[in-house]
Amino acid sequence: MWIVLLPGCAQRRTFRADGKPWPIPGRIEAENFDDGTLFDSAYHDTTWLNEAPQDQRYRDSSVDIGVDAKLGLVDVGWIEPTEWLEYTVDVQRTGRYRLIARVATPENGRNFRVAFAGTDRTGPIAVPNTGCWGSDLKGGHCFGEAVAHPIRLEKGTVRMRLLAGTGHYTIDWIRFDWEGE
Ligand SMILES: [Ca+2]
Repeated sequence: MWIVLLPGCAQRRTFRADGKPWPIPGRIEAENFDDGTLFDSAYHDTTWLNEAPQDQRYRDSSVDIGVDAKLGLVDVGWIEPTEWLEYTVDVQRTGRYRLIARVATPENGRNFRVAFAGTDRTGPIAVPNTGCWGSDLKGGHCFGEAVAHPIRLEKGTVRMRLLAGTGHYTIDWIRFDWEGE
C-alpha cells in the first residue's frame, strides 16, 4: 500500500479564508465543517457520492450539500444515522449558551446531538416536523428552528461535532447565544 503525503496538505483547518476557528457566541453554517485530512477527517458520510447534484458548486466532499441559488442558501441534507460533521470552534467566554439550529424535515421524531471534545453535551435535540425537506428551489422553504436546553461551555478552542442522531432532516446553520455566567 502506498501512502502519499503532500506537503502543505496535511494540516486540518477550518473552512474559512483566515483559517481561524468559528467564534461562540455566533452562527456556524452547517456546510462549513472543517477541511480535514486523510488521517484527521472532519466528517463521516455513509454514502461516497454526493446525493445533491449541486454539491460541487460549494465545496469538494462526499457530504451531501444542497445549494439553492434563489434563496442564497446552502445546507446539508440527506443525513443518515451515524453521520457527523466537525467544526473547530472558539468559545470566547465560559458560561451558559442557548443552541438554536435552522432545520427542516417532513418526518416526525427526528433529532440530532452536539458533542464538544468528544462528549455529547446536548442529548437528542428534537427537529420539528416542518412539512418538507427545506427549500423547494422555487423561492419557497419550510425551515423551522430546533432549540436545545442551555449548555455550559468552557472558554477555549475545541472541536464541535454535529451528530446525526436519527438523521432524515436538513440543517442550514447552528447558532449559540450567550445566556449568562
Ligand atoms: Ca447554511
